[in-house]
Amino acid sequence: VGSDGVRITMESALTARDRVGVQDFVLLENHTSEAAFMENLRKRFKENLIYTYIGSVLVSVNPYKDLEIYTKNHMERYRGVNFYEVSPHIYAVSDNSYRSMRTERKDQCILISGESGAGKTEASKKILQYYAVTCPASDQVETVKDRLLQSNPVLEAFGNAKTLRNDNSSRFGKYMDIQFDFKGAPVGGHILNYLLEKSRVVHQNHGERNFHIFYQLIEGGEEDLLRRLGLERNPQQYQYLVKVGDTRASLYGWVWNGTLFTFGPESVQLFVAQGNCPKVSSINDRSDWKVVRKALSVIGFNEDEVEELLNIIASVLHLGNIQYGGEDSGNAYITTDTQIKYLARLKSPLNLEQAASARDALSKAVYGRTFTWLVNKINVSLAYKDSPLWMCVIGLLDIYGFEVFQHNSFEQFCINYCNEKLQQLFIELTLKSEQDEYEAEGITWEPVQYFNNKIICDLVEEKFKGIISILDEECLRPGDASDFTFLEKLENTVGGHAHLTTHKLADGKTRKVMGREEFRLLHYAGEVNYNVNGFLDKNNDLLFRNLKEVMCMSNNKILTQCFDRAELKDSKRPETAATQFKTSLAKLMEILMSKEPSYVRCIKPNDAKQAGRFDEVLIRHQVKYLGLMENLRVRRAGFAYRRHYETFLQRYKSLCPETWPSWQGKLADGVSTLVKHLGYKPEEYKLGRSKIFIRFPKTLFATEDALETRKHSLGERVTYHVVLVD
Ligand code: AD9
Ligand code: MG
Repeated sequence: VGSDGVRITMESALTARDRVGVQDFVLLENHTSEAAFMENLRKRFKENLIYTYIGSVLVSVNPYKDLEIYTKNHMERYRGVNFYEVSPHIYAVSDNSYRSMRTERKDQCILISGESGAGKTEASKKILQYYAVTCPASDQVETVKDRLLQSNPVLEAFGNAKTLRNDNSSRFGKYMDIQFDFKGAPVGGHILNYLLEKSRVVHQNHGERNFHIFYQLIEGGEEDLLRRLGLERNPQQYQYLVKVGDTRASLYGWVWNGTLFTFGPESVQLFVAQGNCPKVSSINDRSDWKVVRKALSVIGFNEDEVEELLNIIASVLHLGNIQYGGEDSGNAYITTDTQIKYLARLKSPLNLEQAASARDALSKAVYGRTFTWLVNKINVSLAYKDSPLWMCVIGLLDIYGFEVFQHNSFEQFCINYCNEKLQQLFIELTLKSEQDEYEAEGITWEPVQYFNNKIICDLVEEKFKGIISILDEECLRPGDASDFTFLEKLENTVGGHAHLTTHKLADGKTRKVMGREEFRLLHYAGEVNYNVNGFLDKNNDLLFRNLKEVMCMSNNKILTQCFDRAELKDSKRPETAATQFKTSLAKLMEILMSKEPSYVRCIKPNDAKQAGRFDEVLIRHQVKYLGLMENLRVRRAGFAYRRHYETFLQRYKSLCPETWPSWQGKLADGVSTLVKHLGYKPEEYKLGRSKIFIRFPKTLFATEDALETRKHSLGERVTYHVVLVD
């Protein structure tokens, strides 16, 4: 009997398998063949079956279309049902984590990874929706559920943007704890946010956009609101959104034929379009605006707070429109007549370039801090009010995916480093620890080779000789430190590393294909050339003291919370952006390691964001770097379940007269007696030093069924399992 209750014959099951492939790669006959893996993925994708397992890891291929597989009926189908009894789904993973949390009383986390546009954010939303719909409810719980759900559109409005890779690309990392009480009802939540790409506020690559909120406000904001904010309903009016303006590139120069041409900002005014992309076909800013406004009130913002928040957003746009002219003395003055009077206080003698970057630094700081304020505000609204008697959490990790553009900067460096860390965690917890355990338990085992990306993580984060350390050193060094001395130092310190290249070759010649201001990292997911322009500034992330003072004087209540006077008194140099990020990622890894992980590995089917297109080359590349083949090999050769002898015996001892009601001898002997009585075949299990290892899920299911039958006297509930192959 199939999972949907339909009776199927062996013949029809096999025909179905030909058409739709197998739902768990472990069941593939030729499990070491990448071609067979790809074929199975392709077959299923063509049939709109986007989910497939590798054991308990869920592989998901972005369909780029609405498949109608996320209805309430679907949720019901997965609720409380064993992983292998139903077809693979994100709801099965959600339910499995939930049940493990409840039965084992252990914190869980669901780690979603994959490159930009692969479907991580969508997956995390589906999981949250699943809990909101299927978990027990009460009046208070309903409010929390609403708030948990509504935090998404708000954070996406302020933290997501259209990039060339994804129309709704997360530009910040997010880890969300959903807290459950002893009845299994969601009672609270907490969000940790990671490094927002705030440079986007002042500059976007061609074809990309600023954060959604700017367009939503301009497109959707009511007439009188826009009037109060002094905004026009036309994104073209704002330098930070679409208008032609000077870009970073013009300030530093460019590479042509391997040679770096640099220009002083005063001598050349190179005008290049900013993002220039106000309208996106997949996005409706006007209706999104309504969603965000409603979400803000569900979360608990009152009208005044909303207005103050939007005032900040509008101020950033006004700030961006400030233009400078040059005096004979070389100092800049403001040429635009702007509403933002406080900017007139910017009296330091700065040249054009400095003035523009001071303006941009202020915009970035204001936006970045407002975003953090927003997350805190949401956290207050999600906080569990009672002191918990017992509480467990399920953590959801949704970060920005690995990304490569033609021009990659400090932001891509941080994003890709973050992805390295997550991949490292996956390796540690699935490939390495699994094999380590077999070894520790004395299980005979043919080791599976895999690429361990720890070497790249070390290259980035090691003390003293890691890239971040070298960058920090240049940031702190007085004198002639620049992006280029940083690059030089990289060459001298880690130039010979297997995963880093610069244009210099060992024999002193130069590598033509690379720019002189680039370094290349060979990431687990592929090669990326990083342009060092702006690395020092972005890492320093400094803001003129007098601008901070002005912000502290603001009568906008949000801004005064974002800019604290105490900060002005603190003479200590703040930690650099990269070091802060590194520290916060290390903490995140600790949090994740303390929980029971489940994995969702997202795959992007094509670069055109199109439905129905299965790009073999692109997908094979992802299958490779995600380590899915190795994952499968470890899983296939390995054992689906393992239990400590004591736990196993405790649970199933009633099924054998010799172990019931208690076993007096050695635990291992008790387990051995029990499984022999149950009819386990030798190839189905192995006995380690402290645990029993069971190869196939069906073996354990059968034992569970036997237990069920015994518990509920004959015939009350009998479940049949069909595993198509094996
Ligand atoms: V990034 O690293 O934040 O740039 P994500 O988060 O991996 O990236 P996202 O979830 O935003 O990608 O998915 C990109 C787009 O693919 C979405 O906006 C949807 O249009 C589309 N998508 C993703 N998953 C699904 C799905 N399960 N069903 C339908 C989907 N469409
Ligand atoms: Mg995302």
